[in-house]
Amino acid sequence: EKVVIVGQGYVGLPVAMRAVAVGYDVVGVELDSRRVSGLIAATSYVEDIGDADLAAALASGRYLPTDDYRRSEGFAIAVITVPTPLRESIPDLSYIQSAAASLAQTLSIGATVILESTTYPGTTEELLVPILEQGSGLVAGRDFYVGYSPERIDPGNSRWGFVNTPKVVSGIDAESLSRVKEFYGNLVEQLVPVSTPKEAELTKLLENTFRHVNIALVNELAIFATQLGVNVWEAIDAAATKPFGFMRFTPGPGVGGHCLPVDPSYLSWQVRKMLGQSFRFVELANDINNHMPDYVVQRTMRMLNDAGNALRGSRVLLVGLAYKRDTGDIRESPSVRLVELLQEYGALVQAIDGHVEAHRWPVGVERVELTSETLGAADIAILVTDHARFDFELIEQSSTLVLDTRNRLRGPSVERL
Ligand code: SAJ
Repeated sequence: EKVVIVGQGYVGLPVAMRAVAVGYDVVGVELDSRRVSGLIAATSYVEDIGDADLAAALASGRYLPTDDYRRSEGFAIAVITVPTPLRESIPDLSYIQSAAASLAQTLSIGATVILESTTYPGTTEELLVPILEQGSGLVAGRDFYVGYSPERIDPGNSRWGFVNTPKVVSGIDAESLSRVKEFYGNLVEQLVPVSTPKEAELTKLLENTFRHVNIALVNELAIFATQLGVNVWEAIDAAATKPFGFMRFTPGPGVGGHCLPVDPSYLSWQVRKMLGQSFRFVELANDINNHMPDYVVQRTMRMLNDAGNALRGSRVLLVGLAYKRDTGDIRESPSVRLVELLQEYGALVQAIDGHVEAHRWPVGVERVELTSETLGAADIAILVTDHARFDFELIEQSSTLVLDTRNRLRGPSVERL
């Protein structure tokens, strides 16, 4: 059976690879031609998919990366895994709309279309279905089937991968659900059926909003604990020994990535737009998490001030720029806001991050290496991202002053959030 996966990013590529492995004929539609040539050359750009995995899929003759939707002709199953970003805090579903319109051209009777992209409840039935019906002249439920199944990919997680992470599944009707279950039942170990796509869409948003809100909680707690002279990090680790009913989250310089800063806002946008009310937990969490870079700068100013230096003219060294450890992703990273603020205050900003590619490097920031010279030459260092490759002892010993936003450092010149 032919399966089309629209979008070959960190969500779509693992689905494609797994579908090939279990015997499907897979067409991976990817509009970024650089990515397509990478796939054809078996050069992976997705953390959990190795070049060898790609080579094996290509060698099977059952994997075709392409930017041409016409290759999806006659698909039995199509899975849409395209981005759903925010544009000025408003959900941008244009990628879903264009993927659906393109698939409608090759949609045939008996086919199933599944949406995986994170979006607000109602998108599958109210946006995806009409586009598929109008573009094909077919009737959903009667001629073709539609479902929703959120992704739970956690890049770099060696314990929970695509196959062993339970998969929430749904369909617009009983027959659609059974076809969605049949497909994913061949790919993963455990399915979690829910009654309609709306519940499945909400499940994903709940998972990420829960995470976002709890990070905001420990961030706000960190601000007050420091003023109270209490070590919040110790309290968090001690609380984490409670074997039931507690989940460990840690403070940080802000919440980055393209999921957590985005997904909860799909919910708060929907509640405001469709109900005229405010989803206060989400809006409060956004306020607190977005405030963390400003708080880091305030703490930096105070530390420099205590050492007799103004922020203006001081050399500030950011150790790490990526939004989380061991990735090079700087999208929505708190460091972007940090750099803006520090430069606004007239600081001379340098940074170290071997994971971040040159073309993503922030403007006006001098790129330096992690050496005792660069650490000693800076008036203050800020540990922004705790990449495993960093020599934390060197940072402790060589820094004049250091603000540790990840609780990885010890020593007299160290302050932490
Ligand atoms: N962060 C904290 N404190 C924490 C956890 C995270 O400050 O306790 C920060 C991180 O530094 C980072 C941001 O939040 O800047 C997001 O971190 P993340 O670990 O949530 O990483 P993401 O956004 O790449 O992926 C999350 C993952 N959710 C998890 O349960 C780990 C991933 O599984 C989801 O699939 C993804 O969101 C998504 O698709 O929504």
